[in-house]
Amino acid sequence: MSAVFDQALEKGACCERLSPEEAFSLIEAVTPDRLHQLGAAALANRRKRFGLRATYVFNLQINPANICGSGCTFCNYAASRNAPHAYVLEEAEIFDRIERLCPTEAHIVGGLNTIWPYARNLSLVRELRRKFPDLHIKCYTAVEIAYFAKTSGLSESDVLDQLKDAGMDAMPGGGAEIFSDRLYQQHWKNKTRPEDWVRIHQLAHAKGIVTNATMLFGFGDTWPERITHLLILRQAQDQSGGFSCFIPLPFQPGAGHFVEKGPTPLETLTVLAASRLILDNIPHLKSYWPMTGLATCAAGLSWGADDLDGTIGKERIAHLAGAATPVGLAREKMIELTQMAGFIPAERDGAFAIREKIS
Ligand code: V47
Ligand code: SF4
Repeated sequence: MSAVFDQALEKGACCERLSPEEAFSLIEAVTPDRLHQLGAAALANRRKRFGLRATYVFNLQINPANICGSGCTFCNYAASRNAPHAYVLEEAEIFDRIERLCPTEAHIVGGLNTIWPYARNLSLVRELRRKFPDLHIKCYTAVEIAYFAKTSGLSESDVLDQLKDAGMDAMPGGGAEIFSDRLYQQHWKNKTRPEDWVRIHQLAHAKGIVTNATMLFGFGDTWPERITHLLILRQAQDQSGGFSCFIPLPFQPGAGHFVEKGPTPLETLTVLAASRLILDNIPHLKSYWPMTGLATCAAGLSWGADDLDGTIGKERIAHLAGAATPVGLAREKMIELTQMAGFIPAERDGAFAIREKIS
């Protein structure tokens, strides 16, 4: 084993910053022995930060419409207007779901379309804030912010100001994909470039809007590209400081996709562990059950993750791409999943503050 890898694990286990060389040495974790050493270092790191606590939020994902013509190759969620799985939600349905379920957080993202243009989304946020003053509204990816700006003639800065003023609390981490120009050209060249995604998040941070970050992996990307993505995020966070959570998204191959199988559970756990060790300045790491599967999600808590996202209600992006997980989980199931993995569940709010400790 290389001395650099050894040193990376030693520093990572103590929550110290890895040098770029140490970060890239994590790629050596390919033999069972090294993998388990990496996992142990990530567990030590998360225990230093959070003990054995694992959080979830009572949330609802709301996707107003899935109509989108961006043509990202990996996406099974988007539909053309007349496709059989195209749908459009009306405001009344959205308000009704929130009224019935009273979630702590609403996570709102849709596709790029003219049925739900910027003005309608802005009114939705304003109306949600009026009707549900305590709801944590996490809404619109950087890709949507760029699209709203382009289609409304406003600047991205104005769009963010208006959304914040209307009631937006935070931005989700979608649309980052993986910071690789090679993959950008192949898979999502009609939407936001990696550097623009980072720029829009930093713009949000400067306005006091906290955001999440994601990384899509297992669709033809390489380990050096993954480590590069993590280092770019770490550098951005050093500058603007507004990322609160990182969520690695294992690719769901769906029907007729270009990669037959998504990442194995062990690969997903390895990505979680490497993320925990490299992202010393992003507080939270999410093991996202709709895409990892329930068993891997729970195991992720031992590989660096401290959060399981939430109950979600009705998840569409992973499920339209063939994910075999349930479409939503009850609070009891979140608690059971956490306890079965040997961790202590706690319900949190949208800003990661603990609402209820569960013994
Ligand atoms: O940007 C699309 C990804 C993202 C597939 O911020 C796919 O709390 C896997 O960002 N296989 C949207 N992934 C979801 C997202 C998210 C999810 C949960 C929590 C948060 C948060 C953010 O889903 C897209 C894209 O990278 N995606 N298709 C697929 N076939
Ligand atoms: Fe549209 Fe987003 Fe799907 Fe790309 S990932 S096709 S932008 S909905």
